[in-house]
Amino acid sequence: MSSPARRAAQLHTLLHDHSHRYYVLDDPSVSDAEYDALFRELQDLEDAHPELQTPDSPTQRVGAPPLAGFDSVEHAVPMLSLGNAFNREELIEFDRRVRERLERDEGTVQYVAEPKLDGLAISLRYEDGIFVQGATRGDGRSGENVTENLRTIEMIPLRLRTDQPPAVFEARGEVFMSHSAFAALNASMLEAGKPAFVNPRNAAAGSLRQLDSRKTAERRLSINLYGLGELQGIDTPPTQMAALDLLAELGFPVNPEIRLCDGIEACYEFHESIQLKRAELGYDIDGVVFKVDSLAEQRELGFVSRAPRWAIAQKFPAEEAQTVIDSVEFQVGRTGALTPVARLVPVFVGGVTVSNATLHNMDEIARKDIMIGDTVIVRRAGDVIPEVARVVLEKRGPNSRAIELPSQCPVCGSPVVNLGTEVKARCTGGLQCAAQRREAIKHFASRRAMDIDGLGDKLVEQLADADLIETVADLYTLNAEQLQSLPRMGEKSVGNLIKAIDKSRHATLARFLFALGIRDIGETGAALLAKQFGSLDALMQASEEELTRIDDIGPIAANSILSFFANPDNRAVVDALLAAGIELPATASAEVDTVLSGKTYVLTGTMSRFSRDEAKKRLQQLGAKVSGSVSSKTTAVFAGESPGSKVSKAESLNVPVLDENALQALLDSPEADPT
Ligand code: 9MJ
Repeated sequence: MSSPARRAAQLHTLLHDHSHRYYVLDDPSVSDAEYDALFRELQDLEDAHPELQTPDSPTQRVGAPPLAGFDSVEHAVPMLSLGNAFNREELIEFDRRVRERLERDEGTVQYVAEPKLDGLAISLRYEDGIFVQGATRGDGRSGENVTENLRTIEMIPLRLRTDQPPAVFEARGEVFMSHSAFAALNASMLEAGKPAFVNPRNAAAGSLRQLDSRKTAERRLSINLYGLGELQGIDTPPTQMAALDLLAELGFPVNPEIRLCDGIEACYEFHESIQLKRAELGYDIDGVVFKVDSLAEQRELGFVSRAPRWAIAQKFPAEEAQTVIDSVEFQVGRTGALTPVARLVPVFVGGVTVSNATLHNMDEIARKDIMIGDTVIVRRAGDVIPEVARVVLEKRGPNSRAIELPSQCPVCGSPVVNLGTEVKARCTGGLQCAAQRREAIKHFASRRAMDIDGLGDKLVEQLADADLIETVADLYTLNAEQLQSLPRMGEKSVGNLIKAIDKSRHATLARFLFALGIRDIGETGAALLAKQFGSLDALMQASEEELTRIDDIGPIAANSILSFFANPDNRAVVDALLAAGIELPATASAEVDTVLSGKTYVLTGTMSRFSRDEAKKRLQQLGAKVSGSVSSKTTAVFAGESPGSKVSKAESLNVPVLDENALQALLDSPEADPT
């Protein structure tokens, strides 16, 4: 190695070590001046020899030129969300469910208790030890590529602290802003005549989503890591505690408050004690996350939807404040449901000013005996919409008056019905109601539905206010001129939006069905319907009996589907969408339940995306047999991590052994059967 290259390598190591000691261990061994001198030496060396300036150089934290937008990044292993427990009973219930599945006695499950940082979940990817990509959680399956911004965070190692880096290492954690960084940032915002951030979480989110990473570099963001994603060339640790140790060993900051707890009682005690310490931590936490320590047990427990059965977040009790209800309005949702909302004399609760609070429904109003003019306690828990918790009856005056459910929709005037079977009253206007139409469009464009980038709730409101769209079908006839007439829509954003709308013409049938907003049909239901019926036509012709034959589609959902397509307004919108060029690639043949009939698979090892039970169930739903042992009749073996002897048996019988990706591919498109 030439001497400048050798010196640069030495300086990399020295500077990485010093910043690890300073930012991660909080234990610096050199003065700031000494650090600066080494840093400048490296900068000069890189100026003279630009080829020495590698992406993992300590000089690369200053930010890169602005981006036009963030790319989307698919997570190799999905990023999870967490279920919540709001009190001791719900925590005990969580433990009971865990023990029941693991067949364990009370007090015998070990949990890791982690303070729940109130920030943004991110994933950091290292290839051969070098930080190559960082992404936000997004919807869990894909997020935004914020690599350049994350690179500016000094607490993130640009290379792993090991001589033998694994081929792939993904660390997951939370980016947040400390109270001191938040105060400094807001002081400088105000000085510059700009609005201050409402809370550290918003400030962290705003900083991480800067297109100009040089701005991110000016914000003092922090990060703690608490999980692993894709790993290659390194064994998965046996426990969550071991995973945290591994993260720390590789140079990542891990929260120092984390503890191992024997049984759920100890967890509850941890929750109580950290709550007392909360104000002194120097950063916001909104609860505690409890995770089953053993990763083998985690895999056994598996997932429901996107949330793991092996973890729960116990939120801190909500914060409360007293104010007065000025008036009550009824908001009309996408399916016509009327939600009473109290307009309040503004009050500061849990770090933000609240002027609206939900009253949920008429039953809740009656149960809590709420009247207009009442003095009430408003409660706000985390990101949840504030609610009116109770009335301060002693303060009720003669002017308080009852809240009445309108008999006509406040938006479209259609009759309001209150079916005995439902808690919420509904506007019967359907797509005749402007509010329902607007909500339907917002839902249609949203990320999990047609995913029209750039078409957020605000823009939908603007488009509707300007009479440019009435129904979702109108989105596909919008032109550049119309869009440019809207405030803050430049040529570039208009171009991007038109492209995004155009792209959505090729959405999958599952997304399209979800996007239609059929009552009682969520994402999972839509995916099942798409798989089962294969085409929109087939679904529209399905009978109640054919619908209810699908697992998870009960008579209520079946009825919602039938009445959705029986409604002429809905039919007109669907026809207009198809006429506008929406193409729905057939998901699978209508005979999906037999596409894999005659095939026999064996599952072995641990999969990261599904439990063995889930994989088995889904293969069986497609008509395949799933066997516990390999024979010459086996079609293929799907092997996850640490597979057993089944792999060698398969190899000796010349039965193909495939990995989890192949299994995913098969489940996604069984008709293209790669086995
Ligand atoms: C936070 N927010 O501090 C998780 N989290 O684990 C911790 N979040 C999490 N763990 C699985 N400590 C999904 C989310």
